[in-house]
Amino acid sequence: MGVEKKEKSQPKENKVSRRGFIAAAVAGLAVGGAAGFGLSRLITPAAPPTLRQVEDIIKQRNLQPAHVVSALKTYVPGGMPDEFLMFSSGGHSGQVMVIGVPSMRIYRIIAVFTPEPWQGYGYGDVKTMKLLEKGSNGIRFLTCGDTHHPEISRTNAEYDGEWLFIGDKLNARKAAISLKDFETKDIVKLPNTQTQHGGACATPNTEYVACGSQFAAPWEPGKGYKPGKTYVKLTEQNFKEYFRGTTTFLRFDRKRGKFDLANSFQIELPPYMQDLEIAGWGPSDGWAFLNSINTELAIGGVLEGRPPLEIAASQNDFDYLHIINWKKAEQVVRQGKAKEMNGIKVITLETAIKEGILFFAPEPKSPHGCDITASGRYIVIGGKLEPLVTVYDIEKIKRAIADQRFQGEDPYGVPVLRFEDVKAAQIEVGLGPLHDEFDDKGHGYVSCFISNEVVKYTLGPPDYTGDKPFQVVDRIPIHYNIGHLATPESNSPTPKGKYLVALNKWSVDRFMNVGPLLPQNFQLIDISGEKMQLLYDMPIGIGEPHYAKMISADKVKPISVYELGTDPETFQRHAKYVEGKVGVERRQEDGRWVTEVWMTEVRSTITPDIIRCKQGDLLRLHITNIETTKDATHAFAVAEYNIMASLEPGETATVEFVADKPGVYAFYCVEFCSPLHLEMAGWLEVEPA
Ligand code: K7E
Ligand code: CUA
Repeated sequence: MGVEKKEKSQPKENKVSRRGFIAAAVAGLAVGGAAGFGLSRLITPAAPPTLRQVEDIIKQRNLQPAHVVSALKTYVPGGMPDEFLMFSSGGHSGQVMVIGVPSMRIYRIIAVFTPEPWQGYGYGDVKTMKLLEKGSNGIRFLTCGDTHHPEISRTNAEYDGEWLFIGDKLNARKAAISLKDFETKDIVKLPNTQTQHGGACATPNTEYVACGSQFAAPWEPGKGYKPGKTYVKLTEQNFKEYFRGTTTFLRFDRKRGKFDLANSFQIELPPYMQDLEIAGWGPSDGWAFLNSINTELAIGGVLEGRPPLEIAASQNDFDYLHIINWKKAEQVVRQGKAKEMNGIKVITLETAIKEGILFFAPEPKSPHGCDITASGRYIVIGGKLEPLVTVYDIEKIKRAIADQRFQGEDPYGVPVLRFEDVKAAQIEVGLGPLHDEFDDKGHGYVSCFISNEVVKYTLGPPDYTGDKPFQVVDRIPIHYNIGHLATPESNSPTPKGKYLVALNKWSVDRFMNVGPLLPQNFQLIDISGEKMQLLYDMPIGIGEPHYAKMISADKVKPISVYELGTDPETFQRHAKYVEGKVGVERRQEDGRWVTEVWMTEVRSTITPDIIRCKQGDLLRLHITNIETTKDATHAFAVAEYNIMASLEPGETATVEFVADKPGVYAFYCVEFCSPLHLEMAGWLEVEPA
């Protein structure tokens, strides 16, 4: 009675609005966030701050005028877009990061080679499990990778914002990520290759994504390398004779979003350590370039009386820039002169030499980085152990090849061009030059790992037409140990300039101490003026980035909701989606019991909310998020079973696992999606066998 009385005394409107609120919540809050934005507009904004107040804040916070300028140049208010998107490798996190520039905010971490629960990647969602399985090496299920070099798909050599590619150095794998929904669509293991570093570099119309190996793999002549099978005793002699590097030209099928091994090819290379690779455009169209180290062919062996690799591999004054005529290689494959090895057509080293596909040019000394200027004319190599940037001219290279002007051959018979014949310039920059990026005014920027700086220099014509070509014009210290750097749309015909991000390995004293494992440091630098100007330090606490590609944000056009019942792998209707279908079916399939369930998720119900099966059943759940509202993601997780899926609005996913343990287990939606999110749950009953 007392309760009733109390309720009666409550103000009427309150009761009504409370009931209305729950009704709206149960109905699924169809307008979602929009209602919230409406409410916030009703609140009167505070009076704009006066200049005096701004000055007070500067004083109170101990800031310098330069800090305020940096803040003004980088601050991007909520609701406003960044100018550029940067796709950064996540290093041995195995993932890719998406970062806005100039705000330096992380927008996404894309799951690629490593299971990632928030995206439901590798925790029971069949399409992601299959992807990781397919991308494994056939001897074990790989769940880690080492991403180094992202690449964006190209049309006429320009980044088109449709696809992102990234390589796994550790296991020689390549992944394709759709920029329509920022999800990984394919992973392949490169045949005959154990590790890769050459990056992903797309040919001008993304006919191929090319990538060179890193450490040579044991190789059976005529049969190649097979993980877990090929064994050659590691001796210096055997290394020379029976180890090989590769470069792979992976055909990419844009329509299907898949790599196509049957129409790809590979070129066998000497067992040098092949490093970064890039394919040219304009005057260098049809050519790819790959640098190398360890032309000494050292294998290390400190306990066997040989010098360590570090020393033995740094003896020669010159290593070899690999110059590859990939258009010719394509023809040679078409003429049937390639040999099938482990599922790919391989142009043997012998054939590559005979057909004029592979040439070398000397490059000083244990180089790093391989980049092409906007004109497509200059190939720029970082000296690493020499304080030099070496610039090659493709016109000179083509002429020397046409004239057959060689200084000789390497021990494998590859013709070696004369350095003086192909060099355009050498620029003394700083210590430990690694990678180069370019702006829209004909400048190059090189990262100097040892002297901790970015050094800016002029290129030659047609990239730079001023009167002082190939000269250092500015330098800026970075903090600390810079690897790659990134400028918008560098390594394409139209770099955009404006910003440069230094991808630094060490942060030391730049951030709060969060333990001995410190974040990496991305430093945003303004390159719009004559002098470079440091704007911002951004800690990266999820992995060790190597390269990043930055493009104009408006080139990327992702969708916001899937059409109802979409399978994101194909963007087509999911094979098991049936409109309106919910229910449980139990039957035998090839002698085993399968409990197949059609489920829906919508704020705030999972249907069905009780699933009963028997111990040992294969559970196959087809879950559809039937929301049509942007951002209304639901997730699905089963307690004690290590199952986690993410369902974006409109998506259908199949989740599979064996109900091997009896009991009653809660499942629920893991995204806090609505006021009744906690009620968005159910039970899985596994009856003991
Ligand atoms: Cu210099 Cu893998 Cu491009 Cu690291 S690499 S830094
Ligand atoms: Cu759906 Cu929480």
